[in-house]
Amino acid sequence: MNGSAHKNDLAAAREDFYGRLKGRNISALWTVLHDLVTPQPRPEMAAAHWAYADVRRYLMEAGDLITAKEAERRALILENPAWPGESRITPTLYAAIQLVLPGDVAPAHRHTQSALRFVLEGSGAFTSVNGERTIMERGDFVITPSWTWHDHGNETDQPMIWLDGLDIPLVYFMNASFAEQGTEDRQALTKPENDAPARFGSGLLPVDYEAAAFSTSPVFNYPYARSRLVLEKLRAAGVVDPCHGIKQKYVHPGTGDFAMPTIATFLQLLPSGFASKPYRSTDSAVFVCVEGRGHSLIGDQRFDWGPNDLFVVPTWVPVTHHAEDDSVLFSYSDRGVQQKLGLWREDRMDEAHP
Ligand code: GTQ
Repeated sequence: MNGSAHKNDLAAAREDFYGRLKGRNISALWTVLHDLVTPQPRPEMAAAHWAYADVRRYLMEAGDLITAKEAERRALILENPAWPGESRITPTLYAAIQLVLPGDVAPAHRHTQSALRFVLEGSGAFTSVNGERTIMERGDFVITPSWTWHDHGNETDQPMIWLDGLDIPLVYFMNASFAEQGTEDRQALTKPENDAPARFGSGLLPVDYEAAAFSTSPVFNYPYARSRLVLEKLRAAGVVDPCHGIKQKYVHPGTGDFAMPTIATFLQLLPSGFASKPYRSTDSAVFVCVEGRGHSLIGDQRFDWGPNDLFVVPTWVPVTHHAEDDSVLFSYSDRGVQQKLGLWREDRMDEAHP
């Protein structure tokens, strides 16, 4: 038998072997190994950008088409272009823009997915969580912990629009979703308005308070006015990180960990004229411009942004940010999850590599 006949026999024997494995729920590792264990992250997701004016136009149209009560939540989902119909903006996280019109009642429900709200527009609408209402202003970061009753309403005369960030894809992946409808549209209020930010979010904690590991921050609402002031103070101190500008993370005051167990949240100031050094990390992140104007280079794509525009940065793709005016970006990612699992990596690309 010559060599090539032998090779053909072997190839045919292998194909036959793979065919017999199929249907027995068995497969050969060597046929898939290098797609499973890649030398670097191989992001399937795309970088993408949403202009607020565009999203807002569709959202207001949704306001004419469906009530908050009928929709349960009147929100438009921002989908990663690589995964149409999957309600994912990153592998693990979800993003949507929610509209709460004057008089709306988004009825009480609860689910195991955790949610963040980041307010884009409006002033004075509310969300209630665990028997407490918080009145929201633009730029406020508000948390709905896993399995807590929540309903939203708006007793002002202006629409309120916010970014919803949820861990829906992560919970879906783990098949750990539970949800319940409330018996009343509005839950009973058992605490004074804005009790939690005072009780937990002012550098003082109840004397016997002990936070459970991996718990969600009890602060409930991290008001923008306070966070913005912090960034301004830090700018005056003059320390600007070459990759991040002035970037702070929102934390749980009882643990020092991220404010939410599954979603890490950040606020950063990019001073006017600042151009960041290239940076990449394993946590793909959703960004929203709160103030200012500029652009980000994500891989070989350029995305210009202004107030309330959103963009998403994929895993391990180099990004730089360029601020034309003093700019503030809010962002969220699954960094906290990856860090706990020992998976998180970052690469400050301009610094010397060993
Ligand atoms: O406001 O409770 O965008 O349950 C998706 C699911 C918002 C909410 C979303 C939800 C909510």
